[in-house]
Amino acid sequence: MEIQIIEIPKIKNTKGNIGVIEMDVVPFDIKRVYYLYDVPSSAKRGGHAHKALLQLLIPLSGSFDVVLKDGTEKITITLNKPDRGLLIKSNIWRELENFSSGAVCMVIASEVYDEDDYIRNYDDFLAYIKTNQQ
Ligand code: T46
Repeated sequence: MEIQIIEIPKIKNTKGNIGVIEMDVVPFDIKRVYYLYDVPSSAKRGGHAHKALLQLLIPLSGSFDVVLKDGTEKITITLNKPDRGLLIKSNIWRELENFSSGAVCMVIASEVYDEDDYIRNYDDFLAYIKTNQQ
């Protein structure tokens, strides 16, 4: 599975940094931005795939793990740098866990919210990618 980390350009200063997302930093047109916060350390988010949605996950604060599955491989990525985002393409199962205290996960998405784009059952996901890879 190909993992795509996107570097967020930053303006460094002794008074702190500015991360700037503009122009071509995100490889899709942005339709929605949302963020996860106040997530208990025991909580697991995600647990689904999307048929079409592309998303860039940026750990604005703290850290968390993202488990990605493509039906063959499983990869765990720790996100803990606000200038490094993880691009998740469509048809990838994702689970988010091990949120640190104060972690904030900002998500930049290619589409508005659409429940019909979700595959929330893992067996359905395996069947879906099998059908769509043929
Ligand atoms: C992903 C991780 C990082 C909305 O009404 N609008 C929205 O934009 C979103 C994201 C959610 N919702 C509703 C739908 C559900 O009733 O909020 C509830 C929980 O949503 P969801 O199951 O999508 O939440 P997470 O945090 O488990 O997953 C989300 C994204 O769906 C997912 O693609 O990568 O955040």
